[in-house]
Amino acid sequence: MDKLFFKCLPGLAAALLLMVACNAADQRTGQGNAAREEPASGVAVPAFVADSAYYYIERQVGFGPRVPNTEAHRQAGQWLTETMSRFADTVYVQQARVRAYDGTVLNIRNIIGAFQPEKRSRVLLCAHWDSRPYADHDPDPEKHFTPIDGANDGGSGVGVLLEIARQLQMQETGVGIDILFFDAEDYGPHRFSDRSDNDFWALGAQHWARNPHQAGYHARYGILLDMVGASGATFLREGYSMLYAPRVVRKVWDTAQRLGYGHYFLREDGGYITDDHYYINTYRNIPTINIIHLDNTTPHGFFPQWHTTGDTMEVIDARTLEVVGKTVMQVIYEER
Ligand code: AHN
Ligand code: ZN
Repeated sequence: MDKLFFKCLPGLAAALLLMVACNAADQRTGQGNAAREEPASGVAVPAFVADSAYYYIERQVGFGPRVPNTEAHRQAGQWLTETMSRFADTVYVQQARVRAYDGTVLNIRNIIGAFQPEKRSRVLLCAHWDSRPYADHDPDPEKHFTPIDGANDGGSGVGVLLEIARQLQMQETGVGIDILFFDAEDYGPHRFSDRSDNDFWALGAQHWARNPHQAGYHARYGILLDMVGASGATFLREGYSMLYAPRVVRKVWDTAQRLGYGHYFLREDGGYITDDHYYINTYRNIPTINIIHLDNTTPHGFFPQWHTTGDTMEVIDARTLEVVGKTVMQVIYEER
C-alpha cells in the first residue's frame, strides 16, 4: 500500500503540473493544445514548454543515479518506457547485455519512440538516459566513486526530448520522427583506471547502431542532445558533427540564429567528442550532430560540474532547455 501511495502521488503531481503548464500556454495564445507560433519561416511550430521539460528532468533525478544494474536505473527505465508510450505511436524497448571496460556485464535498455512510423522519410533525435557511476572529476577525492545525479549529463537531453514527444503527439510533423534514449553512454573508464580507450563509452548506442530496432533502419539525419540544460550553456561546433554532418550543423546553427539564440549556439569549433552520435555516423551512415555544452575554459572542456556530484537540478536552467527545445522543434517542423 505504501508503495502504491508513493507511486501514485508523483503521478498525480505530474498530471497537475502538466495541466498547469498547458493552461499557461493556452492563455498566452488562446489556441488550446494546438498553441502555435509563427516566426520567420511561416511554418506552424507548437510551443515547447520548458517547465515541462524541467519537470521531466526532476522526475528522472528523483529515481536516484541511473546507473546500469541498479534498482534506480530499472525504475527510471520503466518510467521512461511508460511515459514514451503515452506520446509515441510505437515504442520499442531493446534489451541487451554489454561488457563494460572493467568486465562488468551491464543489463541495458535502449528505449525508442516512433512517430508516424508509416513515413519513409525520417529524422532521429536522441539522448542518453543513464547516469555516470562515478564522480571521478569531483573536487573532493572522497567522492570519486560516488554515482552522480546526472541532471544535466543525461537528464537534460531526455527531458527536452520527452517534451518534444509530448508536442509531437498533439501536432504531427511532415516527416516521421524517432526518439531514441540510449543506455550506458556514461559507463566509460574511470579517470584513474588504466583503460583509456574511447570505445567503452556509448555502449547502448554501439549496440543499437550494430543492431537497429528495425533491420536496415535509416533516417535523413540525426540530432543528439547531451548536456543541454545548464544555465549559460555554450554549444560549440563539435568535431565529429562537422566531419560527418556539416550541413546538419549549419541548418541547426542557422535556425538558432534566426530564433535569436546566437549567444548559445556559437560559431566556434569545439573538440572531437566520442559520444552516441559517433557510432550512428560510422556504423549506420546517418549524418548525426551532437548539440553538446562545450566550454574551453574548464580543464576537461565540458560544463564546470561535469562528472561531479554537483551535476544536480541546481545547474538546470529552464531558459537553456527552452533555447534547445525551440531550436530542435523549429528544425523538425520545417522539414518537408
Ligand atoms: C569522452 O570523454 C571520450 N566521452 C564523453 C562523452 C560524454 C560523457 N558525454 C557525456 N558524458
Ligand atoms: Zn558523462
